[in-house]
Amino acid sequence: LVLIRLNKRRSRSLSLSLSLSLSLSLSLSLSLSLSLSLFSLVLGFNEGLSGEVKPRVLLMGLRRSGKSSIQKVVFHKMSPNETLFLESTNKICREDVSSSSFVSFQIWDFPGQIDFFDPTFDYEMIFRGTGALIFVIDSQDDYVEALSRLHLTVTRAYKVNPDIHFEVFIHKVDGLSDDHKIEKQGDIRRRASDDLADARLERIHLSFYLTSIYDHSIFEAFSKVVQKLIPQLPTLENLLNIFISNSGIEKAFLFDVVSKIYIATDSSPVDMQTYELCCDMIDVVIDISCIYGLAEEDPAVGSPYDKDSMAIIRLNNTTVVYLKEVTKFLAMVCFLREESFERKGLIDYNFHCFRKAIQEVFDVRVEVQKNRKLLSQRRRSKQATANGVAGNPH
Ligand SMILES: Nc1nc2c(ncn2[C@@H]2O[C@H](COP(=O)(O)OP(=O)(O)OP(=O)(O)O)[C@@H](O)[C@H]2O)c(=O)[nH]1
Ligand SMILES: [Mg+2]
Repeated sequence: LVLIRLNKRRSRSLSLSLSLSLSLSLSLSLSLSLSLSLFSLVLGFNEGLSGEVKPRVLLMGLRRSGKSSIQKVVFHKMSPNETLFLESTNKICREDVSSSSFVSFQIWDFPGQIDFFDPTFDYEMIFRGTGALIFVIDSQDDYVEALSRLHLTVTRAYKVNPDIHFEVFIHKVDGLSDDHKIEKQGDIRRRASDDLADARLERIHLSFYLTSIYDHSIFEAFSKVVQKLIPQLPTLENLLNIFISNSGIEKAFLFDVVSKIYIATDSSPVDMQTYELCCDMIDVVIDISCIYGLAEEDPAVGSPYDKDSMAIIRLNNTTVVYLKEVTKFLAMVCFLREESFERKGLIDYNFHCFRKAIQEVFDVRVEVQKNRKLLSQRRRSKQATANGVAGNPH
């Protein structure tokens, strides 16, 4: 009798936890679909306003400030030491970042000194299609000249296109102590805003970041710059918030695997160590997959990252780091307590809903782009017919 009772109790608790999981999952999928329908409206509005499908990111700053090094380290996996041998850039180098990753933009690396008064330099055309302007200042050098260049660049760009995001990278901070870093950032921020106030341009907003190619700070700063260019960001954050609160997860990042830029995270604050750990985990997964995961006969056929990619790492402080594939280019990396990981089934089900929602978000994007292409094609053919009629003597 006792045994039966015990069993009954157990089965009741089991069914309770099952129904709890089910209701949690249901509430998650419901909220996901709700935010999705909201999102499609926001997407249409944003994209329509900007009219720019692939934004441009400009890297500007004085000579030897580190612009090309940043581009090579973040997007070409160049090791920081190799940048010592980079040659000075003598013409604008454009690169399309969208080919191998989810984040889609063009990056333009400028030579150190651009002469805005040079008639061959059409800065109006350049600034008109720009989403973000990154101005790099070498913190190990005297920055008086860099600040006046920053002022000139920002005011020119703002006149042409007030929607540009102005991002100032206080770069090469690897040689500075923590106190020194904060002091430099405060000083540069103060002087730059004083210059803008003197020109009565306080409305121009500058964002400042302390960066170095010798640690993860450059990836983190670039992540924040890129996030501002993703119109879907609020939706992605919302979906992540719903996902973690229903799955007992403490922190979740959505990573672009190739560049290790995180395109979104939930609304809890990001600390540098957690971010570094995610980057290391992605490296481990890709490295192990490259060595052991590709087909033996022809390794060139497979990809080290595909829909089966996933990894679980248990840290010695009872934290679990869980990586799962979301799309061809995106991975989700989550941090959670060991106790919460016992409900892996629920987490996986919620993740399944999350992945579906992300897919739908990007389907909407593709649809909007397709419609826009069709519309402009139609407009062009209408114009051509109108011209043809005008040219007709009858
Ligand atoms: N210590 C340190 N050195 C860096 C960092 N980033 C770049 N450098 C070094 O700065 C030097 C100049 O780097 P570049 O990337 O060529 O600079 P640039 O701004 O492209 O220069 P131009 O093309 O001449 O305008 C190189 O020797 C890099 O190794 C950094 O974060 N820390
Ligand atoms: Mg360069």
